[in-house]
Amino acid sequence: MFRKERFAVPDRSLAAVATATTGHPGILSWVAEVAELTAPERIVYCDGSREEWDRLTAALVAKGTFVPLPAKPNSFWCVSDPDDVARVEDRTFICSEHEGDAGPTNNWVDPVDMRTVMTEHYRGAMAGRTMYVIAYCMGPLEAAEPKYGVQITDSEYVAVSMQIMTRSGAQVWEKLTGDTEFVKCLHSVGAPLAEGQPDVAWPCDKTKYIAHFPETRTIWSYGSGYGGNALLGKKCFALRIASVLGRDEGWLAEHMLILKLTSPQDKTHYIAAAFPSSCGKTNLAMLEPTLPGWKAETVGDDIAWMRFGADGRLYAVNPEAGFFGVAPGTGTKTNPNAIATIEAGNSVFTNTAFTDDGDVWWEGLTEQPPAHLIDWRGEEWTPESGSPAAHPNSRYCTPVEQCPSVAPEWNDPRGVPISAIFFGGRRATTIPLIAESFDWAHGVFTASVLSSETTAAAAGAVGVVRRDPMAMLPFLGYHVGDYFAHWLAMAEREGAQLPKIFQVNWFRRSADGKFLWPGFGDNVRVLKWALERLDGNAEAERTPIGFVPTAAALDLDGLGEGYRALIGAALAVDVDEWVHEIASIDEWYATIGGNRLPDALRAELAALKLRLAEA
Ligand code: GTP
Ligand code: SPV
Ligand code: MN
Repeated sequence: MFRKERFAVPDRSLAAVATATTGHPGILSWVAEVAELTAPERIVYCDGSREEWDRLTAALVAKGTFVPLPAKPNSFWCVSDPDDVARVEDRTFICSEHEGDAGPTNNWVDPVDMRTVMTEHYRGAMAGRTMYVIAYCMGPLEAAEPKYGVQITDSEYVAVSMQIMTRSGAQVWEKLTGDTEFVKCLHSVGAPLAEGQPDVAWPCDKTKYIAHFPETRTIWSYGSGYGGNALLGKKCFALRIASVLGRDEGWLAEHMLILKLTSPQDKTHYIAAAFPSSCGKTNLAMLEPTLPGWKAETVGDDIAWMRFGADGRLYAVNPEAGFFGVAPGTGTKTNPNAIATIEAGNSVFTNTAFTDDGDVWWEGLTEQPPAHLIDWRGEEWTPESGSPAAHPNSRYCTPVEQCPSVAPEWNDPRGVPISAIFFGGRRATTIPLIAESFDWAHGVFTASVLSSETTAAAAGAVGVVRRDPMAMLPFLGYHVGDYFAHWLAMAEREGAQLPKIFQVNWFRRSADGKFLWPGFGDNVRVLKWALERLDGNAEAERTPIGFVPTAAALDLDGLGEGYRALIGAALAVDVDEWVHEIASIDEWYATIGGNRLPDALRAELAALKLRLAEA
């Protein structure tokens, strides 16, 4: 039974402190072990209460990490260390026992070696700090098989953010009894404080490790306080570790939004869509359809866990409870639902700009920038400054429940049945606005060669085309070839009623660099065609890469003349571009390694080459 017992002194009987809070022997011994190693000043078991939120946010304000936003209720502005602004893929490791199981797309280090190295980093790392123990559940607490995590962290920022992003606190402690399994998530910002040493607003270390141990369902994160590096329920657990759980247990953990669409005829479909980081998931999840009579409701914006239901359909659950959304580009025109969600308050804004009247601002929030701001580096900014006021990966962190478009069933433990899956990326050329796959294996093939220009969501170069299979490249917990085999195997399940697979591209451009498609709310036009295809009610042209709508088959009523004129270019399947694409796909497949790339996908590639040659 959970008891409110906090701020215990650690150096006297750590185990006893833990006993006061949870009876789970695995948690007790692990907390004691970590406290022994990291030497925090005190241990706090988080209860997830409003009182705790107030205490933590007040502490963050007192030490200068948070600035309260008078313009929004219970909301805070925060800037990170300028070197801690995004996921660090080159410091992210899958430490499976065998190197081959991590595969060619992951950094691998032997788990024993990684533990040895990181243990030395963790030694004394929490000195002068509070160690928070956060129990959380990914997905509805009433799920048939709830998946729990416990995160230990020395960051108040992380503790506050986890309260928004997950179902956590007393309700979870109550369920974590006896021998309940949980994923061990250890996090330290790696900035111990000597006696009397003042803290900085954003503690972190230059050295960073984001390490995953798939066999022991353990995550060790060190040195970063930001986003997916530090909020371990998100990418680390819900994708990297969960993809391994899904492989072993016969389900899928995917980097997908979940959207409910209702037509003017009152027909409802749920769809899922995988786009790489900063390529439009949150925006599509909250879309405001521009077609009259269509209704879109949000189930999830980033991660979908999909399991077979008794009827053979895939049912998707959003494991999260908050949105950690890209701020730039989010405005009342592009995403009014996100704006309304954050206006309701209870939100944290990181690396946006700060206005003179105590609000946040970022590029795209308003057409005209304010005359004066404090930028994400904490410096004076004017429109003449010549640099973005908000970091391109600045984020809002806000509760799902505040979203006006949230679907009533978003918290349904059974999940929602998926009718169609969309894979998309940010491609200036080649990939048409939409194409429907011929069948499941062909759809898995198109997803396996999904590509996108890199974005600011990860540290490193921006705008470079890379293969990002299923939008999971940075989030796979095991070998990519085995992952493809797992996807293909979904079709072998008895009675499987699998969704149709489509590929989409909202980001194709004209020769002069302009988008060929308006995107955002107008994307419903593309989704409408796809849903009509499910019932066989829409015209399509069979191309070498799949079924593409004829221009007449897309509902363009009310679309501006400018974009109407571009629709042919947006839908085009250009054989020359595809020949170029094939060369890059060949290179990608060559990196996977012959014995683990499923034959079915090799056959799909050969068939595509043949179709292109005949086109
Ligand atoms: P992560 O949260 O990093 O996984 O990103 P995401 O996939 O949720 O992307 P998000 O919806 O936040 O969009 C990223 C950027 O793309 C934002 O600046 C959006 O304004 C922009 N964007 C989203 N949808 C569209 C679209 O349909 N067309 C265009 N042109 N831009 C879009
Ligand atoms: C992404 O990069 O896909 C994100 C942000 O959603 S983070 O939580 O940092 O992974
Ligand atoms: Mn997002």
